[in-house]
Amino acid sequence: MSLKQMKKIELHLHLEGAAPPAFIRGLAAEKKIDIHRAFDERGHYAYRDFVHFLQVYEAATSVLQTPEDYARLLQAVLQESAEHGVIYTELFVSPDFCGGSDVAAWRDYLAALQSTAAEAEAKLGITARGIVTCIRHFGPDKARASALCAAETAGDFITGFGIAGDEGIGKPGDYLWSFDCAREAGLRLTAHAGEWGGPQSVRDAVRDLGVERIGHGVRAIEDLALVDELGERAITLEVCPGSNVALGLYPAWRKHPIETLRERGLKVTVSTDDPPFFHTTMTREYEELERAFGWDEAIFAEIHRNALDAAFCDTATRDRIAKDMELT
Ligand code: MCF
Ligand code: ZN
Repeated sequence: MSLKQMKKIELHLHLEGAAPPAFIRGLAAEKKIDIHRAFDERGHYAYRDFVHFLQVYEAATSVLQTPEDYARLLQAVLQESAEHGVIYTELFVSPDFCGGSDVAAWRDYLAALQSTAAEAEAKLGITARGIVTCIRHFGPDKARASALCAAETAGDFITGFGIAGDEGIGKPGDYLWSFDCAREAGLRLTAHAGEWGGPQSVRDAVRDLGVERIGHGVRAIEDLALVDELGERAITLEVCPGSNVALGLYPAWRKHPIETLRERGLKVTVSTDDPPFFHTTMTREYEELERAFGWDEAIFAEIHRNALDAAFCDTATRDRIAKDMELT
C-alpha cells in the first residue's frame, strides 16, 4: 500500500492555514481586496519568519468574511485531506475570525461548517471535529469571548478548546479563565506550546491549564525531567515536523526530535499544521518520516493508535475509526 493511500488521522490542522493560496487569491479578487503582499512571485504564501507567518496568515484570513466563504473553504480542505488518506481530522477554528467572537454570528458560521462537514462525511468518508481556538497574541479578553462561544456551542462537532498564536506573548496561566470555562462546558483541552516557547512553556500549559494534549511540544526534548512528566501524565503531542522544519525550528528532518520523543515513550502523533504554508501534505509528512527515521507500517500504526486514543470524539466514533483502520 502506498503512503498516500494509507488511512490516517490528523489532530492538528488550522482551518484558514489549510487554505490553498489560489483559493484565497480567488476570494480576494472577487471581493477586490489587495493582499498581493501575502504571496511570492510563484503564488505561494510568502513569509520571512514565525511572526511574519502569523501576519500573512491573518492577511489571507481577511478575505474570508461570511459563513459561505468558510463553507467553501472547509469543503476544499476536507477534499484535499481525504485525497491524502485522512479519514478523521480535527480542525482549529476561531470565533475571532468567524464573526468577531459574537455568539450569534459564531452560530451562523458554525452551522455552515457543520453542514459542510456532514456532506463531506457522506461523500468523502472523512469525519471532522472542531476545536475552538483562542489566539494568544490577541490577549486574554478576546480569549474569554472565544471560550464563551465554545462553551455555548460545545457538542457533536465542537469537541475541544485550545490556544495558538505567538507564544512569545504572555503565559498560559493568563488564559486560565478561558480554559476553565471550556472545561466546565465539557470540552477537551489542548494548547500550542514548546514550539517557540521552550520546555517551560510546555510545563506551564500542562500544570496551569490542565490540557491533555500539547500542540507541537517538541521542545520538551530539551528537558528530560519534563519528558518523564509528560509520559507520567499520558500527554499526547500533536507533532507537525514539516511545519517545524519550514519555520526554521530545526534545520532538517533528521534533526527533528520526533523519533527521540517516541523512543522515550511519549505518545506522538503527526499532523500538517498549515499545509500550503509549509509545502506539505499528510503524505509528504509520512514520506519524510520514512526517509529520515525509517518509519514503517508498524510505527505508523502506533502513531495512529496514539492519535485515536487522544482524539476529541465520542466512543462510538472512536470505535468506528478503529475498525476502519484495523487498529486493535
Ligand atoms: O502551529 C502554527 C505555528 N504556531 C502557532 N500558531 C499557529 C500555527 N498556525 C496557525 N497558528 C495560529 C495563528 O495565530 O492559529 C491561528 C492563527 O491566527 C488560527 S486558529 C484557527
Ligand atoms: Zn498549529
